[in-house]
Amino acid sequence: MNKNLLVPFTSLILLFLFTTDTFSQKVSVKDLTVEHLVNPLSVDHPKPRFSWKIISDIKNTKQRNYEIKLGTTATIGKVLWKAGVSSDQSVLVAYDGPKLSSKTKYYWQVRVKDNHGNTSAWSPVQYFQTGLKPEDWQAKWISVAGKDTSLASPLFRKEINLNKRVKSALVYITAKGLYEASINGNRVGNAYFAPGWTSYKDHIQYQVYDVKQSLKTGGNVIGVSLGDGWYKGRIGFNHQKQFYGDTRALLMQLEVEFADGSKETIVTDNTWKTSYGPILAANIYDGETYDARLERQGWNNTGFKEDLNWKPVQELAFGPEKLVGMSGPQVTKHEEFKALKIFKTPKGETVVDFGQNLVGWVTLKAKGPAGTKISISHAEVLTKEGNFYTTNLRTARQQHTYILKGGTEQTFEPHFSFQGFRYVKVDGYPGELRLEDLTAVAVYSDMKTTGKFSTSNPLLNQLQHNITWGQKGNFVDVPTDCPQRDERLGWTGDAQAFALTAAYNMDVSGFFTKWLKDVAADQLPNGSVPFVIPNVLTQNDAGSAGWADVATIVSWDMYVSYGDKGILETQYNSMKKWVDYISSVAKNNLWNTGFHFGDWLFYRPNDDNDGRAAVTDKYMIAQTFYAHSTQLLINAAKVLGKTEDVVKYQALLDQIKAAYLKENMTPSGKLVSATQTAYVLALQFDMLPENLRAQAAQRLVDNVKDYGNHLTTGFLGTPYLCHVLSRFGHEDVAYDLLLQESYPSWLYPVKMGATTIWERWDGIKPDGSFQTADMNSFNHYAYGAIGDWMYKNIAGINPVVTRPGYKDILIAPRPGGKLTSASAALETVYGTIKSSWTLTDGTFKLDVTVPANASATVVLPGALKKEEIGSGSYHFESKY
Ligand code: RAM
Repeated sequence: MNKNLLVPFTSLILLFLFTTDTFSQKVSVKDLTVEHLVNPLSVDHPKPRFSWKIISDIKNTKQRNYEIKLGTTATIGKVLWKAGVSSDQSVLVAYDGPKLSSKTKYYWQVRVKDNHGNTSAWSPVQYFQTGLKPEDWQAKWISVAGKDTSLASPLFRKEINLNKRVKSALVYITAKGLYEASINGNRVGNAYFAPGWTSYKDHIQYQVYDVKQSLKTGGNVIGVSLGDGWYKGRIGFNHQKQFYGDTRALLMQLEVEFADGSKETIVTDNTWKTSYGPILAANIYDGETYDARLERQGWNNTGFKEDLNWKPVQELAFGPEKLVGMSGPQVTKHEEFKALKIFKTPKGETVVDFGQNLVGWVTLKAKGPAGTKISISHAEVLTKEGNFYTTNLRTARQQHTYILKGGTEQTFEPHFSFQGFRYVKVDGYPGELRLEDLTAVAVYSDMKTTGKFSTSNPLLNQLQHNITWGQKGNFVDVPTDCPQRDERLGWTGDAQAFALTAAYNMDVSGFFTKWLKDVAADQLPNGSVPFVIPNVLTQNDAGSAGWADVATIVSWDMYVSYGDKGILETQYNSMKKWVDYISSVAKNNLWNTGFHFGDWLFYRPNDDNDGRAAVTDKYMIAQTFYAHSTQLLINAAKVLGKTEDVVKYQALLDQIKAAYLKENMTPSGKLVSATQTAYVLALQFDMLPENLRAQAAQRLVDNVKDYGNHLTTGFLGTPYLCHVLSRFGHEDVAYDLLLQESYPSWLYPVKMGATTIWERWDGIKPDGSFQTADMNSFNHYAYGAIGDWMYKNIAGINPVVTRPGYKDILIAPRPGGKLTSASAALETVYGTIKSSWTLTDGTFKLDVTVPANASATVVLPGALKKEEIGSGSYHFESKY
């Protein structure tokens, strides 16, 4: 055949195939996941759950039935389990076949039939791998011999010989401390801060990586370096070290299958060798010292002569902690920021501005004589004089030191430390520092961005930007309060305040599933929940209202946002233990004991002669959270069909509310603390009898007006403030607060140039001076909880609790605040929801998209009529 003809002919066939496959199908499936993750490699769940999204251009598409095929070969030749079910369930469908084996790769695919009679093609084959059973671990924990006293990072190496062609290779690896592993010089995976931070005394995660590409027939070298991390390094604000243990250790098992079907397992044991490398010290708060002169050239490759001088390792016994497969996303590198400006401060410091307060690190290029010491320090803000400001970092040094080895240019970045910063100060740089010598890299848990939100108001858009960056910077494996000072802890109050907003912006299902396990693990035997999770404070640091309630609140939030009933099943015991704990310390159904943070960081003017400080009685707050947690427990019990609990806790809830009223409300409906937070919590959690709610809402409005349309709420009142105003018909007041530009307000920091959410309403005061340095983080997401109201009310995208995960959606945008347009999209477990509107000349135009297999109710502003719609795109118009 003529060769020239062949090319067009083949592409024609390809085009034809492509066309039939992609375009003529009326329904198809995409985004297949197992346990919220794409092709996960360490699934511990005995009945993993499958999800998929349905794509169809036809309106009102619903799934009628699904078929799943599962087997152990990539072609699913032999089917181990097949399901064919008449159901519209496409999210978290549980495996229901024969018992799954451990460390086995299972392949699966799905196809669906819709309500229009169309059947999709089988999806591409996806897989998941089951985790290891305890007895599958042949590896031994290894550490340096003797006491692990050096601050330097130990290196571990093992040379292996593979004399056949490798067909597949998986490495199972974890550490006490942090690990960075390589095979033949290639980094294993792209995760940082692995194995992640968990309640290590209870469980340590291991990761699984496919390393086939890095292995070759013949000699291979595995090299691993360990850092202190959360396990051994400095953690908490009390200068505490070695909270979990004093010995860094490595556990690794490499399982290789050869082309001829034979297998080999290589494990950490006493045949490994160890030495120290260039990292002289590394800890999360203080930074890293790296002496390039101590680099062991070729240490993680074959032919490394120095191996002869390396020391033997010691094997350690297994501890009581469980080894669990990783269930959340890994921490990975994300956005890069170019240096915008290099300048000299009035003090003469050389400072670089990256334009965004972020979390991660700076990669630095440098060239100079051996022994040159460069240090790079990190700060979030400059003083009003324009100098580098680090006092708010408290004792966290946030500084790296790099010592050059001479020769060609080198690129440096830390390995076991991250920083919160917008500015860096560079000292000792040889020659002229140029913009291109520095790049900032954001590092955070690898969560998919799910939300987009914008309006006609640029300040609001910047607020949304700041909320998102507050989330990125503080979702580094654990939801932290702040990412820069000597704290960076999993503060429960902050997490519960922000969880719903977080679930709009990004897919946090895996992230919180992982962390909630720690909430349960670190819950005290008496049921109380620590202030921080993982708990690195004392056992007494627990049980604060609005903090400890994380156990019920975040579990419920994840159920509502992702439709994950399993999370309620897993967390139910923890939820119940928490409510029972409160009951055990309550007297006559009143929670009026113990320490509480209260409405943390509420408005409190300096010279408070008029009593303007918005102090809300702490036990009054506690009582409202007692009710809220009990209500959420009842909700969960209903979902799980635990009827006895429903009855029992409903009776308790009635008593809690009665006790609240008796203690806190005057007969005319005034609350004993007449603050915004007091009325907000009372209304949000339905503490008041129906007939007294409107007057309470009016008192709230009066209070807001009395402060000149300013909020006075702290961590506990803020998340619900605008929700309550909207719910009781005071949308205008909610908008007034949202758009307020002077302190205290959400937009005040925006006007002051913030690029993240601040810990305090006035971290930087109008005169440019700072709030008290002891507690003045410029990256603290808690007040970013307003994001939830922005998505729900401005854009109008709401979940419907009875059909969670946005199976049913309420689209109810409420314009206001002179906004002329708003637009949001949310990638849910069913697909993309869109809601965008414009308001011009009294005409409100709304465009809505509903994903397949979901439905929505649309309520136009001011309209009395509701429209029920199925999947597809719709346009609405009304006079407004
Ligand atoms: C601070 C934390 C956190 C808050 C607690 C009460 O130290 O930063 O935000 O939840 O205190």
